[in-house]
Amino acid sequence: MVRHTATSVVTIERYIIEQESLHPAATGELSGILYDLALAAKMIASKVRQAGLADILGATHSRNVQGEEQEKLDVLANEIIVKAMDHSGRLCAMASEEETDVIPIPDHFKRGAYALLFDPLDGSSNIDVNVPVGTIFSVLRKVTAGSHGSLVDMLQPGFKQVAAGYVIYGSSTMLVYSTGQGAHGFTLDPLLGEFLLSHPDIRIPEHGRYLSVNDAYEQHWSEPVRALMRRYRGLDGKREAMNVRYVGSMVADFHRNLLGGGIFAYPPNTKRPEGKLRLLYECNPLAFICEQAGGAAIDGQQRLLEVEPTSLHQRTPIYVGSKGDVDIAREVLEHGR
Ligand code: AFP
Repeated sequence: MVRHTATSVVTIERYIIEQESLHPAATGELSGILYDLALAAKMIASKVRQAGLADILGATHSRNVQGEEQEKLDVLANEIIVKAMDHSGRLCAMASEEETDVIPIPDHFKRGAYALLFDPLDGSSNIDVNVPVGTIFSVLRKVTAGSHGSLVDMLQPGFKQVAAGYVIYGSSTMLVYSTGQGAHGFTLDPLLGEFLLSHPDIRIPEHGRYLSVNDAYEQHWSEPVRALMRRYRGLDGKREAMNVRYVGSMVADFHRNLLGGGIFAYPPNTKRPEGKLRLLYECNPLAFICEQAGGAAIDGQQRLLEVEPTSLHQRTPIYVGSKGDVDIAREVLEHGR
C-alpha cells in the first residue's frame, strides 16, 4: 500500500512518466496509450456507477425518453474506448470483443506503431445485479509494413505484449497494468477524478487460498480436470482444501486471487472443448499481469503466453494464479493425478 499525504499523491500519469524515464529510447507513445486508456476507464466507470440510475440497461434497441435508441453498457463501453483511442496517432488498428473484425483507424487520423485489443466490459451479464465487471486490454507492437494495422498485427503470442492491464469496476474502481516491469495498481479517487497509485509492484502469494471455477460443469469435465479440482478441494488428502469463490466476472475473480493468492480456472468441457474465454483480449493480458506479479498461467498444456494465435476471437482454456497452484494444475493435468 502507498500512503498519500494531503499534499502529495502519485497519479497514474506521474507513475507512467517515471517508468518511461527508465527507458531512454522510449518515444512516449506507449505512455500516451496508457493515459488514454485511463481516461476511457474513468468514462466507463462513471457510466457503470450510473447503471442502476440511468435507463441504460436492457436490450440494445430500447428507447430513452427522447425516443432515441439506447445502448447497452457493453456496446457503450466499446464506443468509449474506440473514440478515446482512434485519433491519438499512436495506434495502427484495434480489435474488440464487441466487433467481428479488426477496427481500422480512420484515414483522416494519423496512425502509430501499436495495436490495441480489448474486452470493453467483461462480465456484463453481472451489471443488472450490481456485481463487479471489468475492462481488459492488451497492447502489441505493430509487426507489418505500411501504416494500417491488420489481423497479422493482432495474432501475436502473449509474451509479445508490450503492455497489458485491466480495470475493475467494484466497490472502488481500480486499474492494474504492466509494461513488463512488475504489475502496478491504481485506485480511482472519485473526488479528484484521478487514478492514484495504491498497489505498487503487486506480488501474488506462491500458494493461494482461493479456487475460482464454475463447478456446475463438473459432469462435462475430463477425468484429469476432475482430479485436479479434487486436489484443490483437499478431497484426495494431498493438500489443504482451498476456499471456493466464483463471481462469474473473470476480472473480479482474477483480481481477488492476484491480491490474496489462488487460482482462476476455466477448463475445457464437453460442451465447450476450447473453453469459453478469449485468448487475445481476456486471457493473454491477465496471464501477462499474473506472470509480472510472480504468478503463472497455462492453457492446460503449455504456458499461455506462448500459445500461437490463429484467429481474432479464439477461445482457450485457462488456469491462472499463484505459481504453486498452477504447477499443481500442470502436473495433475499431465499425469491425471
Ligand atoms: P459475460 O460477459 O457473458 O457475463 O461472461 C463473463 C465471462 O466471460 C467471464 O468474465 C466469466 O469468468 C465467465 O464468462 C463466466 O462463465 P460461466 O458462466 O460459464 O462460468
